[in-house]
Amino acid sequence: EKNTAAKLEKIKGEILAKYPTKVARKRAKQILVNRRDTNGKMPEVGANVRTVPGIITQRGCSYAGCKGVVLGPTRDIVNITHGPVGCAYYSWLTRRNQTRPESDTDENFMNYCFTTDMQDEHIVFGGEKKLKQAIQEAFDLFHPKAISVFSTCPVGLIGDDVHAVAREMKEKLGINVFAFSCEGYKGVSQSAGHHIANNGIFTHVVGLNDTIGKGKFRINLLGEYNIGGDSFEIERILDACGISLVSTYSGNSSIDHFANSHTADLNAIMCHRSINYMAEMMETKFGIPWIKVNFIGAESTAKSLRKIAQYFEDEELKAKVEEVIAAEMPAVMASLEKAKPRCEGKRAMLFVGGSRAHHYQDLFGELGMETLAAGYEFGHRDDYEGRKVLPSIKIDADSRNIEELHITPDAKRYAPRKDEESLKKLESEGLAFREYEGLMPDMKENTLVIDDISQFETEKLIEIFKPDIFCAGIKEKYAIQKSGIPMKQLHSYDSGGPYAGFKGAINFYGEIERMVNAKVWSFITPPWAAEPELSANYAWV
Ligand code: CFN
Ligand code: HCA
Repeated sequence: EKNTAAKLEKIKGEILAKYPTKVARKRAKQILVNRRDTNGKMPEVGANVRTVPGIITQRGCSYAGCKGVVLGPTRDIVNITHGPVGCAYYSWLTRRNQTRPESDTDENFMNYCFTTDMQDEHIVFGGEKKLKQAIQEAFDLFHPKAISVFSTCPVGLIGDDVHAVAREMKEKLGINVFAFSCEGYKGVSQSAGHHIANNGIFTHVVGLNDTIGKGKFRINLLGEYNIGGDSFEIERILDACGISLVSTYSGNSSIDHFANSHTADLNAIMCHRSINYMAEMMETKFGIPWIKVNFIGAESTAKSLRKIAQYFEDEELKAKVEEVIAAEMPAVMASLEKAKPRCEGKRAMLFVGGSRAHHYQDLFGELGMETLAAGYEFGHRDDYEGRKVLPSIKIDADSRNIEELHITPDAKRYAPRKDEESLKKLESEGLAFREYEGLMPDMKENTLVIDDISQFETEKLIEIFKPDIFCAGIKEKYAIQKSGIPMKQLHSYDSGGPYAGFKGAINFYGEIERMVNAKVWSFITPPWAAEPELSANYAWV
């Protein structure tokens, strides 16, 4: 049965009816039927807003976004959590990002968990002394190139000056030491932590080194975190194309690569949500333009490679990229031929972070599967609705405008144009914007888009639609499985991956084909069906 707008609006009404009036009014802006109005306008989504206390959200905190997400996958920085041991412990290797040192002498600290383990005493008398000791101890034991400090909630509350401690220890030890004020309570989700991380690395690391990396086509890959080995597959493909990776942000990354990343010709952004700030700062300071790419899905991978080749305007590179795509596609198609007939027409729901709920729709699309409902935990309006950005303009060699544009003298060939006037002018000249897609315009009409979905809403969607697969994170996983629905984690990939690139697509097709055809879930009787007193406790039954 097809979902009509009227049917979906009715379901939305049913969900909202369970909430108190004020909460319902707020959630109404975050639960949308994806449909343009008669003027072709998309609905406006209420995103990046505070979760109503009492609602079970799946969001994380600012510290998670800074320490766990952006800095977590860097192998040779000693990351010290300044705070209670729990914050350190629960952000220790839970994200399944992998690492591959480049040589035997390369350090890898990712397997360790460093923390000041704050106690009552430090809350009362201050934790700066303990932090200094911890930095010293880490230095004495490991002699790292850099140490960074991440503040958890109590640090902000008691007012420890982590930046002053970092400066003092940097001076004393002669290595790079820098701190992040990423207290968990800042902002409304982990998204605030991404921003803090971007600012910190840009300020303390980018541009400090320009000695490594050669190659004709030099790019940074931003917003790719090597979950389940995704970066390894992307690195393999870029390498085959003759595209040199200066730095990733931050899957399988190292501090030297960050320090060198301003020498790249182009920033290719995968997860725009977590790292767009870095791209924009690099564009402004170093004149490095950025484009959006997506290596999730075989077709998307091919498209992204072509986009990169297009940027360099080099015939040889374009030919090489086509050669690589042609060499990779037969295996992809063979695997798709097997999986697609068993997946076609099945229905998925995707509720993940700030970019995957969008990117993974491409992979499901390749399998002929439809995404019935999707949303981010903490995406912003531009992630949902898409955004037009002005393209960088070429600066001619003897341009006198460089200073005016706030570009440093080592700026390469481009400068960003952001002001309204140039925007209008370019538009009137019919020059293309650097436009990027959003989750909503890319989804079919008459689907549901839900921001910061709650546990109650998740269970309700499952009850009403009985999707063939539900994709989310660990917090949702077991309730979904108990409801008899196959559940795939798109954060950690459970124990699977890589899913990026060509080989990743093949892995994903096989995994989803297996999952949506497994009968095992339909044999489950949820505990609340057998024990009515349990079901009485569930508001939705
Ligand atoms: S790896 Fe990324 S892709 S960085 Fe971000 S928005 Fe999280 S940790 Mo979980 S899986 Fe997720 Fe995205 Fe970007 Fe990961 S969809 S929620 S903060 N995310
Ligand atoms: C985070 C990390 C997380 C959590 C995943 C999950 C990740 O939000 O702090 O809920 O399963 O990808 O590891 O998003």
